[in-house]
Amino acid sequence: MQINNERLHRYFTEMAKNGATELGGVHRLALTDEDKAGRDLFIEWLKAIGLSVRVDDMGNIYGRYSSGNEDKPPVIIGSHLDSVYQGGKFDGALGVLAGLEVLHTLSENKVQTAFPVEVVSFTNEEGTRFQPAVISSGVLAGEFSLDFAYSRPDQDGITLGAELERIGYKGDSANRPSQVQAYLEMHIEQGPILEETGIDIGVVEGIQGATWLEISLIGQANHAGTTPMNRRQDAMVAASRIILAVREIAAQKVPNTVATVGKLRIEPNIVNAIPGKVVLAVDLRQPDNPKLQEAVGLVKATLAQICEEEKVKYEINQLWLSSTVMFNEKVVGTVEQAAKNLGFSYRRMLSGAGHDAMYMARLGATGMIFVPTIDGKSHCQEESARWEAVVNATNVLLETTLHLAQAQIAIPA
Ligand code: HGY
Ligand code: MN
Ligand code: MN
Repeated sequence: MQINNERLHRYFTEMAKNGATELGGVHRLALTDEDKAGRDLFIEWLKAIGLSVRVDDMGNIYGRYSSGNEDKPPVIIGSHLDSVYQGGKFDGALGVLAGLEVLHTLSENKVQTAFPVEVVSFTNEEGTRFQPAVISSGVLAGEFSLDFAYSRPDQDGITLGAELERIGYKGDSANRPSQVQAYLEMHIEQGPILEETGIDIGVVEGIQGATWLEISLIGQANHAGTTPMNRRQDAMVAASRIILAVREIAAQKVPNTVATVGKLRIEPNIVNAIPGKVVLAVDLRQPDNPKLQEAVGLVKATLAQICEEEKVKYEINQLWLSSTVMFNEKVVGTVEQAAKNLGFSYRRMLSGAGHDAMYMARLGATGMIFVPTIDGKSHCQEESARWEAVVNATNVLLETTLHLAQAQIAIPA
């Protein structure tokens, strides 16, 4: 049994029209009208296949395929439809649509499975509009309360809860999955490893730890022309020194750490005034939890020293912290066996990026399948993958699902 390549491509190209950008990416921030359009289209497709559809209180959308086994917990295939700012069309959407295609294939072949199979699209995985990331699977896993999630403001102060209401996707908590037989997520690798090593399939063993720190630097706004250099409390100079120090901590001091300062807000942000306030966000990631803490400690110590020297005050707000998550060996092994059965080259690896799988692993045995990414690029409009690689991975997803849902058809052991 194989997935329908052309149909998957149609799903993919149609979905990419929602929030399409000039350079072939998508700009589909969580709960915006573009996201609503993508959600509506996804539900239209689920219904067209005859799947039952439900929406939970975080706006997560579920399509369910069952062949007379309603009382059993589902095998869930998931990912997300929201994108980052001016992002790529593969990140997230590919995993949702690959899941849709697997359920479409099961349905048209009337496959009998011992466990129901569901596809889910999670709300606000990216954490671009509303921080933190992976907030909806985080609510399901008990990492965040519903009230906390609903209260999260975007940069205009509009809350996640209000936007769920506005687009008509504030569903019911009764629609959350009560039990999970297994969770699978197919995703582009978003890095260079598979392409550089010429490997077809990434068998993901886990996801590295990550933390987001929001640092506010409070100096003194003043006149650019009249304030002597030795009497400045320049928040921008302090920020610049911190940005370089963060890079040095990751690149030199704590091996295997990656760190990024990708977001900066400056006040008053005009040519002829010394910046009185700068807010920056640090994204730190590291597979070893104690080393992640070590890196955070170094950032905090360096921050204190720089602010003393620049006569600037500071505040730190930890927006997100997730420890490294290792997946269930049975599911990882099933993904590996499926890749082997289908004759693909594969390798086990850790995910550098975060995914809803990091919280779904608390609800059920979890695994991920990676697709090689062209030039390793992601979170940019140039993000892309070879379509043959997508089809390969989707067939691995189908075969893995058949095993985990205990389909009553002949599948290679
Ligand atoms: O930030 C991440 O790793 C994910 O893309 N949200
Ligand atoms: Mn993603
Ligand atoms: Mn992403």
